[in-house]
Amino acid sequence: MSDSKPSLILYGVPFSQPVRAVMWLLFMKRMPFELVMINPGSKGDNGSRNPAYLAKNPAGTIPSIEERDTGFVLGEAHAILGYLASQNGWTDVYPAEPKARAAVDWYLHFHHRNIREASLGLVAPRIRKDLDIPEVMQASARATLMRGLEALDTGWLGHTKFLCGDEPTIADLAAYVEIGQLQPEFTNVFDFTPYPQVARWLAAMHEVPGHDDTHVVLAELGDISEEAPSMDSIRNANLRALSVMKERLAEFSAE
Ligand SMILES: N[C@@H](CCC(=O)N[C@@H](CS)C(=O)NCC(=O)O)C(=O)O
Repeated sequence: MSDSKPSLILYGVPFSQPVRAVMWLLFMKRMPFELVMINPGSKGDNGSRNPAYLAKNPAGTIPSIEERDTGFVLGEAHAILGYLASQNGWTDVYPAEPKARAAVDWYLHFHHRNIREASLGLVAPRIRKDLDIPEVMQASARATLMRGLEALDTGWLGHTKFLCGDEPTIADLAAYVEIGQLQPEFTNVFDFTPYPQVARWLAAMHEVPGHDDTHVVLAELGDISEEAPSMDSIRNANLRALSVMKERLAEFSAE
């Protein structure tokens, strides 16, 4: 195994949904990367609102990536997923053909302010009590999420096994990190019974390579439906995910 660090740096924490989407693609493709822990929202050292990080990503959000070899820096999970796939020729998850690619982009754009509301409506209020998210905002986010799930159930997933065809693409990774986190084996904060096609798709996504390694953090944290997890248990879940990640990355680097 080489002692040199991988060229690709991923900034973020495994508990972040969009960070997990990027981690999943890298696990799936067995690409070595270094995760540099950046705490979302913090102004402290290693915080996403610290001037050092803001100089890389002015939005102050995770994930971002940086390439040691080229100095290239990129923010926004969906831009990162598209870039990594294009740069590495992973056309199975992000087709080169314009119409097939546009179909993937369609979902990636739809995701924001629709499916992404799962975190605001159901997860953040439980794990970030400090944010004191008003109930009216939570309820609006949940209503938007449910309309989005209805569109997936009757539209996208009513016709094909995965969102954009019979094989998973980066659209599925982006969608699953939001929707999948709500399942009984993870946070257990949502009932999928009204969405049978979404439930079928969630089961299929468990079989996509990299699923388990990406979701160590949620398996470790477990059910949060009754009781909010402590900051310590969130920190420990992130650390457990980090240690599994290090084992995996050592394997990839040795290949
Ligand atoms: N649209 C962004 C959203 C990223 C995002 O919301 N990240 C959260 C963590 S899950 C964050 O960095 N929050 C910190 C902050 O806004 O200060 C993306 O997809 O990359």
